[in-house]
Amino acid sequence: MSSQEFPIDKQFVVEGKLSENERIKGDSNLLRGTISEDLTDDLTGGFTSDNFQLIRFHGMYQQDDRDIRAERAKQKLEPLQNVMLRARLPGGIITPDQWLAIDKFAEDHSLYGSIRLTTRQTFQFHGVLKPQIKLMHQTLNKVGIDSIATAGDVNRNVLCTSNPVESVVHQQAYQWAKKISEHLLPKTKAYAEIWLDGEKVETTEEEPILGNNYLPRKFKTTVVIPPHNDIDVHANDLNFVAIAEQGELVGFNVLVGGGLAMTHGDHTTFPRKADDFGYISAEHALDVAAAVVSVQRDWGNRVNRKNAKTKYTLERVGVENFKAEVEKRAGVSFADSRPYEFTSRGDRFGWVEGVDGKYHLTVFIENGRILDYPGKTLKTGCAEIAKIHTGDLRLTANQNLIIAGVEPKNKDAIEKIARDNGLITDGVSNQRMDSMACVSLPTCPLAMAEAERYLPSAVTDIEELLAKHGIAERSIIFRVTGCPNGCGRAMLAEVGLVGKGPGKYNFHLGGDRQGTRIPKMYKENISEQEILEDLDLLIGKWSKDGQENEAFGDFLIRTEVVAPVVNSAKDFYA
Ligand code: SRM
Ligand code: SF4
Repeated sequence: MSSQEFPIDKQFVVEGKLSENERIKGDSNLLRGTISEDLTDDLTGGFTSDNFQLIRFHGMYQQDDRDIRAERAKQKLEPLQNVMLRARLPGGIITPDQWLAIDKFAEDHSLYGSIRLTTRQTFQFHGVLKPQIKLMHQTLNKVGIDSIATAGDVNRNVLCTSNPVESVVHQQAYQWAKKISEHLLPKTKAYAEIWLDGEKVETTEEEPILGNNYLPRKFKTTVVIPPHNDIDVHANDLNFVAIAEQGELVGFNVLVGGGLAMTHGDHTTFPRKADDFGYISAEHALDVAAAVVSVQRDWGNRVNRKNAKTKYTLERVGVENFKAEVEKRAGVSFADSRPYEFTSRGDRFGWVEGVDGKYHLTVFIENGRILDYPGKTLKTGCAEIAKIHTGDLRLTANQNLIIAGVEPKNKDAIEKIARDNGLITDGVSNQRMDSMACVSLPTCPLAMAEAERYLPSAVTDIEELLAKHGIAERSIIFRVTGCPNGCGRAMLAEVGLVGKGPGKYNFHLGGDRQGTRIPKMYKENISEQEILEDLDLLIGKWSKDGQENEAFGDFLIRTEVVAPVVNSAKDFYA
């Protein structure tokens, strides 16, 4: 689906000086840059010039620990440069052997020793120093994992609802997630050459779908199985909503143009829900995926990266024009959408039995950070389970873990290991299970306020408020994100905090529990204490005046505490 095949309609292209990232991609020799040379430069722990950006396309970010930055500067040392790696794991499925390999690498070769489950169903290593980077890729490669295109201006890790119970539809949806991921991967051999010592190839490669300058911005895709919206479709550029008939997946409704990020003070940026383009039968999924990507490739804004994502392209060119071009390029017409409904988002903790008679155990991992804590040896527990488990492990988009496909004969042994290592959720409140935060400090260079490290105590405070008002068993979808990029998906929460500065957040209210409504800003730049005081008042009212089973976000909309965000381009800031 190259641009020669489909001449670019100039009226939909933003004219002007291209962003610096466009030059970097264009000059990169299909993502090679001079990364290999940098790897042998031991004068710095980091990557220089363009390579700083290019390693992202290989799934890594250069970082340093912000907690120790000032101390090192005092000692006239450069920041402790290291990389964070994000793996490619479509649908979040990993085998026990793969788990053991990543567990060992994190233990032996990363500064923090943790495995961090992300909001997009994969894992990250934080704190890998330059001399260990090749070893890291080669270790992963040996067990069949790579990190190609998990960052950068490409299609990222493809998500798929973590539904272990209805195994037939899940297997089919998962196979589509894998196929879409592979179909949209960069074709360049740069990853193999640089990290796996692959054979050097002549650079006659072409990127038929992504284009040799890749996409204008990051691009995110999901396959979701209603009624569960665990992967949060509205955070994504492209979503395939699985439609099943008699227990078989037959096609998809296609939703395009979701995204949650914004920039403080810049009202041309806003979170946006995806639009429903209509229904296609399953055999057209790859063509439609490639067509949506290629329209965004050709029409997306390459001048201003702040307005470059698909959501802004749709706003600028119009949904109908975008959709018509996708139909033309894919050679299909969207039919009317098939009916479906989202009713839930959270993970279902504890044991469930699948239709195939196997068992599945979902364990709660606060913040997705797998590490051994005093009295809660999560990392040891997961590794011990992986040693005897014969099914697979599934990473959820809520940063939790499912031990899936447990043979009945192994159930008791796995239960015992999980219990002995603090992986069983008895005693964890509904509120804690419905809360989530992004990584933020100390590793994220863009963090403005704490998120992961603030979440546990913030949840305790909310638990106390719920108990004070006599509704301890209820919960609020509560999400904290350390800056407006929104990695913790606070812009789809009932209560969303967006970092503004140390200890200060923008306070958003009024999302719903299904992830279909964006919460509106209630107060700007307020302290943790002020947020709790407001929540005390609002939870008090909810406990008294809320209708039967009325969710907190719905209550706030009904009682006009905040107005609903209907069309975010128009009313998010109104
Ligand atoms: Fe994110 C950048 C972490 C999900 C929107 N995100 C970052 C970086 C890499 C910071 C950077 O650019 O240097 C963060 C690294 C922190 C660290 O130390 O690990 C980071 N994002 C994460 C993760 C790990 C959060 C988590 O706690 O799990 C998630 C990894 C996902 C993955 O496995 O691929 C993560 N990021 C998200 C999501 C949620 C989602 O996709 O469901 C979003 C909002 C949805 C969206 O894209 O609209 C998100 N991250 C961003 C953005 C804003 C993009 C934009 O449209 O402007 C950035 C900054 C950027 O791209 O310039 C960003
Ligand atoms: Fe970092 Fe901001 Fe993303 Fe949090 S939301 S991980 S602070 S970029």
